[in-house]
Amino acid sequence: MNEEYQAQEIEEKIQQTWDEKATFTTTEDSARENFYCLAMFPYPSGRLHMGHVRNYSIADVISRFQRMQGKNVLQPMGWDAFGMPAENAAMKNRVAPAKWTYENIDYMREQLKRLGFAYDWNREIATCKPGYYRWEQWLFTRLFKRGLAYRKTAGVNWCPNDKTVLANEQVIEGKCWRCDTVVERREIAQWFMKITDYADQLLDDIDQLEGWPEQVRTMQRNWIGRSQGVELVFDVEGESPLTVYTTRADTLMGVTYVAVAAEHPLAKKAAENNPVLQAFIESCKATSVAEANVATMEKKGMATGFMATHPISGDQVPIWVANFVLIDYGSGAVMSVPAHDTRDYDFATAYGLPIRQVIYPADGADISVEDEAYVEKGVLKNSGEFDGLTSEQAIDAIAEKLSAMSKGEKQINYRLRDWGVSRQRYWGTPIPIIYCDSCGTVTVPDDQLPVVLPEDVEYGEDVGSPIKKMPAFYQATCPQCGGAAQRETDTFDTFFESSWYYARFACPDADAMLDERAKYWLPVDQYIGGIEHAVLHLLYARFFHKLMRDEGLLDNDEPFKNLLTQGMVLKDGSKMSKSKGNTVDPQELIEKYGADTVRLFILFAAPPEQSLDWNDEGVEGAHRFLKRLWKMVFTHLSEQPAAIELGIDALTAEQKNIRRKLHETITKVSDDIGRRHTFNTAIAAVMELMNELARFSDNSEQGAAISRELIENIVLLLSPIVPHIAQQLWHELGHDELLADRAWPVCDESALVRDEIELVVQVNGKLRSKINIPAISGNGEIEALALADKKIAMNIEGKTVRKIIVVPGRLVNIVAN
Ligand code: L3U
Ligand code: ZN
Repeated sequence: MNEEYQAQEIEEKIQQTWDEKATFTTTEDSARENFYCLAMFPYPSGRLHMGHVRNYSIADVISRFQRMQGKNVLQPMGWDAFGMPAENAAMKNRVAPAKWTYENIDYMREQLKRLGFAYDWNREIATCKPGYYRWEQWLFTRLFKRGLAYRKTAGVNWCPNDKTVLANEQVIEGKCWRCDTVVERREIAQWFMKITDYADQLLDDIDQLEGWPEQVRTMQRNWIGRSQGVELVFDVEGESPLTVYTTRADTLMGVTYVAVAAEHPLAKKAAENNPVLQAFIESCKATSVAEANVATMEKKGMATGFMATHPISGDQVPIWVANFVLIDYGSGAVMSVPAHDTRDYDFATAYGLPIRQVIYPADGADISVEDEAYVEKGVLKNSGEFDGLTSEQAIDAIAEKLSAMSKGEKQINYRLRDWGVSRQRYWGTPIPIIYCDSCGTVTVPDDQLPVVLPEDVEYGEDVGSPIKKMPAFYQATCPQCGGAAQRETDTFDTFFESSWYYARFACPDADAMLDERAKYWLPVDQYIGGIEHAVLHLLYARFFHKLMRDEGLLDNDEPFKNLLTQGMVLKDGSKMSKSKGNTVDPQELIEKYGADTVRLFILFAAPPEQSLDWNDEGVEGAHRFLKRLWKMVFTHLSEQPAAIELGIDALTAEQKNIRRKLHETITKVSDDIGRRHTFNTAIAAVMELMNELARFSDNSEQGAAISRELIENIVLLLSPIVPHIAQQLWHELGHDELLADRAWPVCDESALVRDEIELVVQVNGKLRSKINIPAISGNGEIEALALADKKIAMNIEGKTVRKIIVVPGRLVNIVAN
């Protein structure tokens, strides 16, 4: 055995062995329990980020641990290869997005291999390959026929920098999620996925996701936003009635105006002879439609001159145009109750509209709506026949009354909108649709799939999509009439690709979207990724799973059984990012210390859900620890080259003690890795055990045998975390097998048993009781056990203990009076 720990050499050699033996190649095996462990696959953006290393190290420990439990473990890796960054780089460097992407993939693949992750590389997927995206094109054509994919002209979130449409989910506080540019609104014909048809299932099935963090479940529930309310109408003389939806029908008698969106037909009509209103409407359209903006935007409005008739009181209330009412949400009209809604209150105060209080606190407290809206529920006043009812009673009573008058009905509403999937960009999956003047919108037939995206394109500074200017791409023959037709040139949102990749990994070469192997592997047992995907990706993937299930491709309801959301990687307290210039390049660290040090540091520095503060000393410390581990084995082997049989029948108390510590540590580490996923405490426990071993200077034969038992188990317990050094040490300890194929150590229960001895307990010199205590107990422990004994406790009740004398191995005498 080499005296020095040489990480680079060892890691290279061990990785080669894994490669040659195809150690992590996985096949379906119904005889064994399977375990599918998946980390969110990366965008091939150039080089690995520390955040990737963290994500993938966590997944690798779980995978290797589960494998050592005897399970058939699948851990695949691939590339979320389409998307804007490739196009941005293409514009900047004049290189085709495909070339840029494939080069990045090649570089990053090497980095992942260098880190020693136990991937089945035979299942590698790049989503920009036609063999992958053809199947989502296929699914899309099926869904189109079932009405689950449709096209409509809609106001959209438009990022003027990226020159593309963004989904609501991609607008964060009014800005593009990717480039932070303020988002605008545009009217564009778009493709939509009817995710709203699955709103109930997506909501109800959240209850099944017991292995998900509660925070993510709540975020998904809120995003879907199911509410029970009342839909009702306000008549408008000479015009179509206005439909509004409210969850607070109890406040109906407090309505003092109605507000409509700038795009509402009534607003347009009112503006016909009103240039000031016309200008106002135009200005509203220019601002963003993003729902996320509404909370923070400045609320503006103008009267239309139209009046609405209150459905119950018959009062006439003015109709206003307001910039915060969105045409795509509900009917584009809302009833306004300034006394009981903060936004309506602000608006009414700004424009001098009346405020009418109809809800009062149930406890009779004196509140005023002079300074702010009263938004709680309570008891009704100023509400005619509904006076005295509680809010809950009033909602029912008012709904019934409206229903009897044919002016309203109870209704369930969702905040969730259909998913707009068209992107006007080039580097994405072509939408498999052909537009024919005679036949209309026609799907590309199966035998003409995939619609291949040309990869060999000229890329200039112009941000336009090259395929929109490429007749060879967009000119098509109508599959129905054979006439000349035009191909759709928009591409899918890249979340389309990431919505089903987890399933394709089960059968990456299937000659169908999925085959039987997907049923064998799914659901994913453990999914690991960033919290930034809590609603976007995780909701779309759940939706796709149900779509594929309904196509008969899968036989369960949910894609991810357990979810772990790992924390950020910070440097000096802020997020590590290129733009902040505070990144630490994993590559440099790997080259300096080796992969095991990087893995150990990143797993030791914090529990996985918490953010991890980078510090260089920590990396040094991790490296020193591995050197110490190496030296420990080296020293042991130089003193004790051959293994000695352990005879557990004749051990000394000290020998039993350290064995107990070992087996307690096995239990703790197994639980920390397997259940709690606290790898940091698992590592700390092994470190403690190593310290015990360093203090254990027993040169007897059995002492050496016990040292060997500890050392071997330390290597095993660390092996999922630092697999290369562990494998090498295992070899030095005389074992030929691969640790990946070795069983995880199990606790020897007999080692946990403490020998007991009987002690006589006296009170003031008289025998009062006998107790059984662990043989190695200290005096303090013995005194406590003696006092806790029932007979003794009764005997000394009311007395003060003056003194306790312990005669080791024989008796305890308590002096009390
Ligand atoms: N391709 C998508 C993606 O986020 C994932 C699809 C499934 C939608 C984590 C960090 C990230 C994610 C702190 C980083 C994984 C960078 C892949 C990445 N990560 N930090 N791709 O390449 O945690 O949360 O951006 O789980 O700085 O690595 O990230 S990715
Ligand atoms: Zn046609």
